Amino acid sequence: MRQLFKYLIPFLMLMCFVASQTNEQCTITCSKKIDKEEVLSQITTNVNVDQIGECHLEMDKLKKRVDTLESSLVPTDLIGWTVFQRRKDGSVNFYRDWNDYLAGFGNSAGEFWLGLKEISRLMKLGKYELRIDLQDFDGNWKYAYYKNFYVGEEKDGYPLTTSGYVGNAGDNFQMSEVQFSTKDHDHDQLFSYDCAALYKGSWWYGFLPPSGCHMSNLNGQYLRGQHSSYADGVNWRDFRGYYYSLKYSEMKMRLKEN
Ligand SMILES: [Ca+2]
Repeated sequence: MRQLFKYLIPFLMLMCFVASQTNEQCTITCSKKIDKEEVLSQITTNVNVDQIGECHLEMDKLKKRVDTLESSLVPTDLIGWTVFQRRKDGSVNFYRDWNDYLAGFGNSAGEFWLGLKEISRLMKLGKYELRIDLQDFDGNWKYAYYKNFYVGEEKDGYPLTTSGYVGNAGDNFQMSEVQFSTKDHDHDQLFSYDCAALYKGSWWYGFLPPSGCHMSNLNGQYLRGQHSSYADGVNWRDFRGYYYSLKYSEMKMRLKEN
């Protein structure tokens, strides 16, 4: 929440600056669903442009901060989202076997994996959307949203299907019926080797031509930023690449209204 207010003020000031071109006063509006009460309280506040006095702030600088605001709105406190994966400090070992990934592990207040059994069970309640939030060690946030998110049943290897990407992290999680693999259950689509063992993670490893296994590896090793080994960290290809292990990762799902 502190992060929110750090960027909320310049964002609101930008809104005022735009409005001040035609009006002496502006009414702050914010469509972001961050925290219902706080957003509403801002909406009812009229701000006199003269009192702001800082609307001459360099627009480029302001826009950058607004971009940061946009991408830092991690809706973990929004109603209806079920977080099923989180990395934040490396305190939990994620290089585990099939049974652990079925049952889940860790602490839901910190690092954890909800478990494939539970994810698959939730799928029976309706259709889901997915949001992934990522942060590097420089404080940059990115997100990837998928309009459609589906994980099948155990007998089929918990196949993942996603579609409808929107975001600024890069579309590195779009898959079609790709099974889940762990170091002791090789369900990937490469016959010559075991992706889970090679990249030290447990993930929906597919076939990425010519010989790769993944474009993201969020259950990989927590290597804290740059690493010399290839693609075995908490990687997201289009954010920081295969040689950079991210600081924060959170995956969450929500029932769609239709
Ligand atoms: Ca294989």
